[in-house]
Amino acid sequence: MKLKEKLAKKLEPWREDYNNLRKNYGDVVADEATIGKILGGMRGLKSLLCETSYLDPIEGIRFRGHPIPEARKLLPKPSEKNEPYPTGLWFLLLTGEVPTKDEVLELEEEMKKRWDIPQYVIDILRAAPTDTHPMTLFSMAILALQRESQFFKAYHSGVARNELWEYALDDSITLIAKLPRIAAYIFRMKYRGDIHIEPDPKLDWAANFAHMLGDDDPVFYDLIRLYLFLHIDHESGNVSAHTGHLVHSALSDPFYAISAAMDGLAGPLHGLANQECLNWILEMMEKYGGVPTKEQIEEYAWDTLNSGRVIPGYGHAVLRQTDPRYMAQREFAQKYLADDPVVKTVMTVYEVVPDVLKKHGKAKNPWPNVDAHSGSLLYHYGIREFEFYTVFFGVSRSMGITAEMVYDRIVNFPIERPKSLTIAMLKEIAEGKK
Ligand code: HAX
Repeated sequence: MKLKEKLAKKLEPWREDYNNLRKNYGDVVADEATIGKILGGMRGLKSLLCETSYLDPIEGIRFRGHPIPEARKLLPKPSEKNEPYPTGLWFLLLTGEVPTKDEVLELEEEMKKRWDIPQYVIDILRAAPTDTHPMTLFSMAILALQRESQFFKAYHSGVARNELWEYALDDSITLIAKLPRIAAYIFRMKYRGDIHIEPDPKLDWAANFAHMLGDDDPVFYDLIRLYLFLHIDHESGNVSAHTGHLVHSALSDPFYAISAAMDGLAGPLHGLANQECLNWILEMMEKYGGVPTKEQIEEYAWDTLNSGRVIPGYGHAVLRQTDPRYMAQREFAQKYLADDPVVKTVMTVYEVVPDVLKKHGKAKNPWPNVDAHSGSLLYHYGIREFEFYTVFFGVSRSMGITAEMVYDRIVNFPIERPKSLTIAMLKEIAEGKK
């Protein structure tokens, strides 16, 4: 497979860079762990490595150096008018090189050979109580698949650590191949009368996901391609990526690590934000009986702020501009869904809320983030089970996290083990500085 051949050529230069920095510049200070950072969730502390992506405060996420508009242009697509294959972006994250269409299709063919879900996984999903959250089911299914791990078997049969990356890659391909089928199975078991749709080998990986969810509108195929593209990676400090990296650093295999990462993604402060954004929009529309005017949006935004709540979908811990992931979805919506009332409301909110937040004067970034738009697009296509939205996010984010894991094994990244201090020790340090 071209993907593996390309990676094999990267091993030596990547290892050389990593080892050179570690050995010869290990004492150079990159940042300071102040008491504020230790007690503040390490916000902004430069303490992690991430080769797959970098979040620029102005330009937004760069995938292996490529900002979103550039990556959307460069990566192979089913046809010029379509969105790129998310698996092509995964190839880029893994190797640092923009793949050709043939290389992406070869990877997708390999994934088709691995997309079946073993019966024991289906049995586990079906055994759970019917009100089990879809993210719990998703994480359970991934964990159950751990018995398929080649990485686990390789480690325990004594494969040299320099070769473990091949098994991390193999597990990652197997896992990513299966995730849309697991997600679609959960979706249709819970919300579509337990009637399931088989994958279509003629479709690409992302379009197949859309197909198995139950909608064969080619624009919906593109929406799913776009969604899975935009949520793939956001550096390594966010909860899901960091969890995946941490768990894998103990040489737990990619199934263990991704299951754990999904548990972090399920948190309301991480992957659930998009459903809150959509709720805010729908409640506003209900209050005003349809698409609100700009004046009504302004009034509603101030009511939200004055009651001590935040405006969901606006602001960001790192970004200081409109999130390019928001812009990509806005562009998509303008092209295909401009008449949808919920989408129209989301677009008008963009013309009003940044000024309100600027006047309010608290948020460092008054511009929208990715979550402000994504729910409205899924809602248009009849996916109105909000609790399922995080599963889409999870399918996508698993690609970014596994790409980082393969890198970790190439350079033999060590087990993560920061040192902790007590409050009494921090007090002593603080007093010593007075
Ligand atoms: N509405 C109102 N107030 C806001 C705000 C918003 N959208 N965004 C930030 N603020 C407030 C903060 O609450 C904070 O107030 P206090 O000083 O009273 O605590 C102040 O502005 C400074 O915050 P900040 O430094 O600008 O933002 P943070 O880095 O602390 O937080 C958040 C970033 C994304 C959590 C924040 O902007 C927020 O709560 N936004 C709304 C929820 C949201 O959209 N979440 C999704 C984020 C996207 C993501 O990463 N998803 O995975």
